[in-house]
Amino acid sequence: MITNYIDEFETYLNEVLINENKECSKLYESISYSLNAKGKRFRPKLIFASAISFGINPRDLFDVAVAIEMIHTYSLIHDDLPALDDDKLRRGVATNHIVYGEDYALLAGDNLQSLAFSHIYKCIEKGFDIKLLAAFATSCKEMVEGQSLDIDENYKTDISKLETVHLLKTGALIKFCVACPLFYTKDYSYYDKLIEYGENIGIAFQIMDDILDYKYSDEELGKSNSDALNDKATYISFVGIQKSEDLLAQKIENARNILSSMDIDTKELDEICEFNLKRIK
Ligand code: GRG
Repeated sequence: MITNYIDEFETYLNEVLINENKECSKLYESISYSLNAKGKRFRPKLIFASAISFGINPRDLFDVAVAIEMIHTYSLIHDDLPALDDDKLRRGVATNHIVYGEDYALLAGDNLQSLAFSHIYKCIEKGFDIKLLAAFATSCKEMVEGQSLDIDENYKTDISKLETVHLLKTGALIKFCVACPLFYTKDYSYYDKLIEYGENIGIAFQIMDDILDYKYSDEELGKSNSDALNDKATYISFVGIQKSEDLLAQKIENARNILSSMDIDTKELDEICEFNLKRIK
């Protein structure tokens, strides 16, 4: 069960900054503030679910999970800045720049990227395939590409373009999480299927994010939703709530069909599908 590993992972994550330069205490305080705030840890959970499906102990992937959570946290810190979404609430607390200022929020995000790559290096040192580094860098790059298309309002003219944005912005890290255990086993037989599953889960995650933003208040979700304020295109603004819910169900069905076609125990990955249909945060 992945839940058995999450508390242990939280402790591990809590300790990753303890040996960093004590002279830069404000920088590391601001990083720790966002990194250790109450996120869902959806991406680490995906990594652990995929690891279990391939008979790998999730602990062997803790450094990959730290790296991905660092990249994800940097993206949230930077996305909340006034130059982008200008949001004030994230993970149930004030956004990084509100507490530490825009200067430190920028630096916190920048440094989280470098720290993330040092955790990927640790994995390679422990024997992971070096291809892990290329796949990780690609997913970080694609996330930013997605963000650039997302702020280009002329790009999102129909739902297929919106899907392209989210396959990059939200889907890139999620795909990486599902596939990364293969860089440990170095057996890539199921790589394409995992990527396809990851694409469907990534889009489903984003559709659910839009549905939750539509249905619940900022206080209930613990984060600001500036999409309507910023006139951002979402699944709801394109096709309405009912069709968005249908599309979500379709993506989850696609993901489950991919799991059924694999000759491994995909129970944990199936629970990720269930989580995506039922989550309320
Ligand atoms: C590099 C500035 C920059 C941005 C990259 C990923 C991203 C683009 C921006 C973050 C904001 C955002 C709404 C992204 C879409 C993906 C998404 C739904 C993020 C929220 O992830 P959760 O719900 O957050 O897993 P927690 O706080 O639970 O970890």
